[in-house]
Amino acid sequence: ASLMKTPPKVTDESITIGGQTYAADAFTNVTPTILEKTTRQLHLLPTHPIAIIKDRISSSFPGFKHYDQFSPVVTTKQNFDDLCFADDHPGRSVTDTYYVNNKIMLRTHTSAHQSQTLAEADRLLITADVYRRDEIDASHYPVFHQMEGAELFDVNTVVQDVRKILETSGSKMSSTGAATAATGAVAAATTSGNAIHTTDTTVISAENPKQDCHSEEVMLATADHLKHSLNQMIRNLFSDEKELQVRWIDAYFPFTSPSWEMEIFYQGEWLEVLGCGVIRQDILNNAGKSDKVGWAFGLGLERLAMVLFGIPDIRLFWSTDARFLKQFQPGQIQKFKSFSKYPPCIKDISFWTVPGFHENNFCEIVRDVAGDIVEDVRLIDEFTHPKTKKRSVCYRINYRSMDRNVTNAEINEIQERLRATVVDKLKVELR
Ligand code: FA5
Ligand code: MG
Repeated sequence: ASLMKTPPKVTDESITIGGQTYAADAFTNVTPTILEKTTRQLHLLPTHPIAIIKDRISSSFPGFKHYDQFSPVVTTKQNFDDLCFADDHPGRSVTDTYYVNNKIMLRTHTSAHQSQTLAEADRLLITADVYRRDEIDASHYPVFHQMEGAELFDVNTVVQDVRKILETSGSKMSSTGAATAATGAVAAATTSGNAIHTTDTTVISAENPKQDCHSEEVMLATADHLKHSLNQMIRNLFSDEKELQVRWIDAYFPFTSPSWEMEIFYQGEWLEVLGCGVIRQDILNNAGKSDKVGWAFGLGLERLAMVLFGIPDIRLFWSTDARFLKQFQPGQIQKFKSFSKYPPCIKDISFWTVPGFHENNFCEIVRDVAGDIVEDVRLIDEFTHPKTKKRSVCYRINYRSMDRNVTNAEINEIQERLRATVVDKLKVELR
C-alpha cells in the first residue's frame, strides 16, 4: 500500500504507478489526474468518512477476512475474463475503462479480486478504490470506493445451515416449488418494526434465473441468506435514521445468477447502492471450491456515506479542506455541516465598446480564458461619452475556486490574459 504513495508518472512510452513501470500502447488512456488519485487511499485514512463507513459496515460481518491493501493495477483477466465477461462486453471498451496498456488496467470494481481471495477464504471482504470513465455529477465520480463481500457454504448443508440462522432471527426461508419463488419474504419479515422500510417484489424468473447446477432449494437458501445479511447490515448502519426507504430490484451481472441491486431513496431519487447475487459456480470451481455454493455483493461506499453522513456531493470526499476533514472522527457518525465558501477574488475590467458588441461574446471569452474558477460576471457600470458618443462598460468578475484558496497573483495572470484576449477578439479599447 505504501508503494501507492510513489508519485505516478505518464510519458508517451510508459506509465509508472506504485513504483512499477508499464509500457504504453494504443490502449493507454490513463491520465495524470486519474493516476494522482491512486495515491490518496481514502479508505486507509482512519478519520475519513470512507474509512469510517468501511469499519462500520465490516462490523456487520464479524469473522470475515478483510483485504484492503490491493493495488488498483490489475490484469484484464482479473477484472473481466475470470468473472465471465463476454469478449464484447461494453465494460471492456476504452470509453468505459482506464487502461494502462492492452493487458493492464485500473480495476473497475472490487470483484477483480474475487478469484484470488475466494481461493483463500470462505468469508471475505475487499475494500478498494475503483476507476471508471463514468459521467460526472453529484453521485458519479471517475474514482470511487467499493466494498466486496462474499460468503461460501457447503452445498450439502446450506439449506439446514441457513434455515437455522434465519429461525434464530425470527424469519422464515423462501418456499420452493413455485416456478416464481419470491426471495422477498425474508426481507419483509426482518425489517419490520424499524424506521427502515424495505420492499422486495423480485421473483426468480427466466430473466433472472438460477444456475442449472443449483437446485432451487440450494439457490433460495443462498439468496435468502444474502438478502438477510445485507438487510441486517443496512439496519445496523442506519440505526439512527428516522426514516429510510429501501428496495430490492432484479439485476444482471456476468458473475452472479440470480442477481439483484439494492436502492435507497435519497434527495428525491432512488440511489443504487449495491449489486449482488449467487456466485457463478464456474468461478468457485476455478478457485478450487467446487464443494461450495455462495453469494457475493459489491457496494459503493460513497453512495452509502452520502446517505449516512448527509454529504450532498460525491466530489466532497476528495476535498483536502480541513473544514471537511475535521468534521469526522474514527467510529463516529455525525451529519455533515456545509461550510462557507472560499473567499472570492474580485477583478473589474472596463473598455470602450465597438458597434455590434454583445455581452454574451464577452462572457464566452471569460469562460474560455478562466474556466470553472469564474463564479459570475456582472455589468456594474456603463456610460456614453457626451462628445464622442462612445459607450464604456465595466464588468466585475468574481473568481472563486470550489476547493482551494486562489492567490491574487494567480488571478492577476488570468485577468491579464483576459484583457489581451478581449482586445484581440472583440477589437475593443481598454480603459
Ligand atoms: C459492480 O461493480 C459489481 N462488481 C457489484 C457486484 C459484486 C455484483 C459482487 C455482484 C456480486 P455496479 O457497477 O453496479 O456493480 O457498481 C456497484 C456499486 O458501485 C453501485 O451500486 C454504486 O453504489 C457504486 N457505483 C457505481 N458507479 C459509481 C460511480 N461512478 N460513482 C460512485 N459510485 C458508483
Ligand atoms: Mg449497477
